[in-house]
Amino acid sequence: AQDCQVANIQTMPDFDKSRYAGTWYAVGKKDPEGIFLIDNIVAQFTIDEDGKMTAKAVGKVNIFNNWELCAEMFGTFEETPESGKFRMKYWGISSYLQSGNDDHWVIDTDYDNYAVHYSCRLVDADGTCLDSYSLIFSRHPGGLRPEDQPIVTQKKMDLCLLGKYRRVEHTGFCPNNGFIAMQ
Ligand code: AZE
Repeated sequence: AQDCQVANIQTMPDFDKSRYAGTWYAVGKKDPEGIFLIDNIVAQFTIDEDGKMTAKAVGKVNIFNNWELCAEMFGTFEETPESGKFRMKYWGISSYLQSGNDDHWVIDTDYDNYAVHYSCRLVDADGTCLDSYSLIFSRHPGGLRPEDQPIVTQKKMDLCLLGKYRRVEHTGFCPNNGFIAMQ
């Protein structure tokens, strides 16, 4: 799928949301246009009683002219005919944080170590993506295992985003406080 057509992007076959549940540390990211989570991004996915996936996420953001704070976000996921493709409704616990409706595609995961996420916010007239973001998740805050790196690199290529990612630092800026404990 290297024609960069959003419609041809392959997602995880037979995606299993129960195995996906739990904590994921973002270790790499490609930013969308505008304001986004900067670093210390941790997401916690949960499957509720009726089988629906929800998530909490934290991450450092810069708002109000360089005020750094830890955004605490919630997301609910609507399933689609393709198991790896979701629609995510999201909002912040504080009103000055961002809210919206994004695609949330799981491109690939082994459930135990790595996951590649992708979201295209705006498809161009030629079918390529004009505004996307993508997160590389690891179960390990320190980064990806060496054996997972070539797989993830291949997926970055498939997404036409190779070279557009930055490392996501985990410095403890966003305490795992309430949110990991709550689950
Ligand atoms: C994601 C993991 C699953 C839950 C959520 C996620 C996305 C969160 C944002 C947050 C943006 C916040 C901003 C605040 C000022 C994909 C990380 C909710 C897009 C910009």
